[in-house]
Amino acid sequence: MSTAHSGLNSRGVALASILLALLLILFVVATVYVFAARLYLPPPPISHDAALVDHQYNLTLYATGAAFILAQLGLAYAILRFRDRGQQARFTRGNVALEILWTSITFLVFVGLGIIGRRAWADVRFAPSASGAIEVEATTNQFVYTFRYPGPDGKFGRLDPSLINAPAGNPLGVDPHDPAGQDDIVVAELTVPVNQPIEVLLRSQDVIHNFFVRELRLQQDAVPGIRIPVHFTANRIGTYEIVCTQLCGLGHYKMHSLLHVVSEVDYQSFLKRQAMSP
Ligand SMILES: [Cu+2]
Repeated sequence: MSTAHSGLNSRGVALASILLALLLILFVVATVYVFAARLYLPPPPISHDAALVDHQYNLTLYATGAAFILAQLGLAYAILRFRDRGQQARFTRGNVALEILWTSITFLVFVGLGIIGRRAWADVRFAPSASGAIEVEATTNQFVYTFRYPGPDGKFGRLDPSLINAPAGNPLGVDPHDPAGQDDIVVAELTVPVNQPIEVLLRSQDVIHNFFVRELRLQQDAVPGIRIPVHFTANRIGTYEIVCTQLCGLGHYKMHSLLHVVSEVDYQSFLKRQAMSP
C-alpha cells in the first residue's frame, strides 16, 4: 500500500469518526433538552401517592439519564480515540475486574430504585386502605364503567349474574330481593369527596379492562373473577378522565368515564340526589 493512499484513508477515517462523534453528541444534547425543557409534562398530580410516583419517576430518570449520557459520550470518545490510524489492531479478552464492577453498579442502582419505589407502588395495592375509607365498586365491561355505592346502609347488595340486564336498568345484576341492595346507587360516573380515602373495588364482567386516572398516577387492571381493591385520596377538586388502557375489543378506544372530585357538601347532595332517583 502506498503512503499517499494510506494518508488519504486515515484522513477519511478521521472525518467519518469526527462526524459520527459529533452526531452522537448532538443526539445526547437533543435528548437532554427534551427532558430538561420539560416539553412533555404529565398533568399535575392530585394525590400524595401520585406525587410519590412522580418523585420515583424522576429518580429513575436521573439514574438512567446519567447512564445514557455517560454511555453515549463514552462511545463518541472511543470512536475518536481508537479510530484507524494505520496502527496494528489489538485483541483484548476484556477485564474481569471491570466487568464485575459495572455489573454490580447496575445491579445496585436498579435494585436500589426498586426498593425506594416500593412505597410509591406497593402501598396503593398491598397495604389496606385507611379505616373509614369510602367503598365504591367499579365494574367494567365492553365498553363501559359502572360504579356502585352501598347506599345509606353501607352494604352492597348481592349480585346475581343471571339478573344482569343493562337495557332494563340493572347492568350489574343486583338482586332486587336482597334488602342490602335496595338502596345501592348504580351510576356511570365516579363521584368522590375531596381529601377522603376512597377504596375502589375493581371487577370485570367479561375481559381484562383497566382503571386509569392520569392525575392519580393510578393504573390497575380489572380481571374477570376477582375483585381488586385500589385506594386513593384525591386532594384537588375537579373532573378527571378515567380510561381503559387494555386493548379490550373494538370499542376500546371510546371506553372511558369521569372522576368527579367534589367538596363534602356536594358529595352529600350527590348521594341524596341519587337516593331519590328511582
Ligand atoms: Cu376496556
